[in-house]
Amino acid sequence: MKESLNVAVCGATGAVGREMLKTLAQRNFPCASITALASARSAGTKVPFGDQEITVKELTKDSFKGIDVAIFSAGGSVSKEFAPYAAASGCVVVDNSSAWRMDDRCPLVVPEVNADDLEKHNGIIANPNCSTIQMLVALKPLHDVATIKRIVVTTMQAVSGTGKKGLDELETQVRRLFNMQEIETKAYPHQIAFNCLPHIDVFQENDYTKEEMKMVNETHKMLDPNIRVTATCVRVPVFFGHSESINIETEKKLTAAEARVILTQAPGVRVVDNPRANMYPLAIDAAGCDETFVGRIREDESCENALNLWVVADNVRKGAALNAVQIAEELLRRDLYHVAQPDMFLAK
Ligand code: NAP
Ligand code: 3JM
Repeated sequence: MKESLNVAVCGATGAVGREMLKTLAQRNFPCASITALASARSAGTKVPFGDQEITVKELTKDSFKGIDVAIFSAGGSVSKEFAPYAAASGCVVVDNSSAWRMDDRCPLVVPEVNADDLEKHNGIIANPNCSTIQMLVALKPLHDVATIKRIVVTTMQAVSGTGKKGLDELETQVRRLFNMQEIETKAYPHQIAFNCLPHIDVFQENDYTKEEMKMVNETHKMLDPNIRVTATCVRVPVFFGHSESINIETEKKLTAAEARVILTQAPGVRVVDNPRANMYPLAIDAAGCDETFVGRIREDESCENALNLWVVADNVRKGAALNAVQIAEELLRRDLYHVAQPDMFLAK
């Protein structure tokens, strides 16, 4: 069993990559070495890792010799192209993009939900979409007790989900509007400052967006294919933290009080639910935290066995970097740092 690992972070200069380096250092992940990879544009620049600075190298097919685990957050096309070469070098990939999530060969994992799926990995493990991760951390313990039949979810997603360009766009638009200057729209099809856009990722044939269908398909893969899921994903002018309004219908009746007790004991969940004291989960409080916050737990009075919940988490942390690092930790605990068929993803 390995005690320390040679780690690579691909996309190390991005919003998620930087959080990844921060999370690895904060959690004292046993790194024998750490390699920061990004495009040729930022090769030679430095990124912080704990109290050190590491020099960024260009990601190439040969970047993975001697690397045990590579955590990718450089976008789907980079993952599609380079993750197979990493696996072929015997390196285990934890991929943050949507490139491999629905591939049957790749487990899709939230450790609090389906850690056992890691046992059958083939070298590439997918990290789910941020909105799905926080939803399932909150819903898995309720599903175990009462069997969820249907989920209706509306997300309010922070601009950090779009990375550096999303953060820059909100900041620039707010500043320019306050100075009565013209604004540009680059990251989104419309103004995001002081606005809500019911449009995340691209529209599909069925008029849902790809982001909405990620929530449907990923829930089926990780939690239960029998749950009916419908989602509306909205980009809102918040920097960090996705908020979700969730309605669930269950087979067994669950009172709000019972749900509160179950969620209070659930791993990775923090219940904040005292509406009379104006206490409920807020994006500004969840930012920088590891937990998924749940509140506004109440019975849906329009339906027999149904509950409403308000679920908030830091989308860059539990929604991306932290979940990936937890996967890397779980692989170590289970002694799963080996790739049986290294060329599986190269072969057509
Ligand atoms: P970002 O701030 O725009 O950063 C993108 C990173 O990718 C940068 O480090 C960039 O390097 C690197 N990159 C771009 N093209 C590359 C190439 N051809 N070769 C090597 N590196 C390249 O974006 P982000 O917010 O960190 O997100 C990155 C990706 O993570 C997203 O596209 C998405 O797939 C995934 N993500 C997942 C979740 C989740 O919920 N699991 C959440 C957010 C993001 P340079 O500095 O050299 O350009
Ligand atoms: C590409 O908030 C968001 O936009 C979601 C995060 C994200 C993803 C993802 O994780 O699904 C941003 C950009 C992707 C993707 O499809 O890989």
